[in-house]
Amino acid sequence: MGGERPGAGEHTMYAGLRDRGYVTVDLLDEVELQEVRAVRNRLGVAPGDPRTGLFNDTWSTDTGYKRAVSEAMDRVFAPAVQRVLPDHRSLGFVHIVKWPGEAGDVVAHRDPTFVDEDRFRSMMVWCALDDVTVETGALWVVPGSHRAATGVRGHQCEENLYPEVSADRPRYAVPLELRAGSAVLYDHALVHTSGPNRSSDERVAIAGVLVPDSAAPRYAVPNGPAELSTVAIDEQFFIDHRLSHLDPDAVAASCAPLGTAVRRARPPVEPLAPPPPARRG
Ligand SMILES: O=C(O)CCC(=O)C(=O)O
Repeated sequence: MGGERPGAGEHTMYAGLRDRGYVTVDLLDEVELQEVRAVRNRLGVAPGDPRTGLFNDTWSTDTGYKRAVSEAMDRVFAPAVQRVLPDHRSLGFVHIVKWPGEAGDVVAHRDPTFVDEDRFRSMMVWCALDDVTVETGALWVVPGSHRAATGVRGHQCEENLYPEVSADRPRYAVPLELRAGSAVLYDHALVHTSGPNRSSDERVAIAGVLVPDSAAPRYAVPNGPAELSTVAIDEQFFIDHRLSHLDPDAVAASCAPLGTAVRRARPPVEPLAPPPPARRG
């Protein structure tokens, strides 16, 4: 991670990202939190959201809605992210809503690659708009799991999934309960998951892909069982394309090709080390 010489707090943050693959940060002050909540109140539920399970604005049927969210968040959310991570830019911000009920369970996975991970790291910022607990669908992460990932990860590829982790979260992962306005920054190669929202209210987070200023963002679409096609992307990508129904032909028509990559078998994930025995006396 390049950029300015970091202060002491930034050292801790970058060390956490490098070693564990995630950090939690106090992101929004009270005024910013109210402004971000007001955007959702003004724009409402995303068109195409079935109001069950998990819904990410990039899956919306309405490009106007996606653009309005992203433009509003560029004003009220991006400055806070810039404060914490000054040498990165976002590829747009979205709501991720987990509706009450069991359908919101998210299988453990690594996200696709958004940069050349041999040279750069990209990360997700995921900010809670209300207090988030395990009961309401907090994120769980497998500390250090980003270090095992190699190569390019494609869009919705089976090798990104770790169903055994989400089947037994406490064995592999740690929950990240957050206060409203706090956020987790996590490396896109980190294995993460979230459980159902067992409250009666929707759980709303704001999330965005962050890439180093010096990196050229990219995305990889499967081209058969063994190969990925990699293309250049920018902020427009998540607005123009509906990520839940990605059309490879539309991607090929609108994004410059960068080449191909092999689909690699998923590296294993180990259970958490047992806690050291309590000392007597
Ligand atoms: O918001 C959540 O509960 C899960 C989000 C997630 O896993 C993702 O965006 O990759």
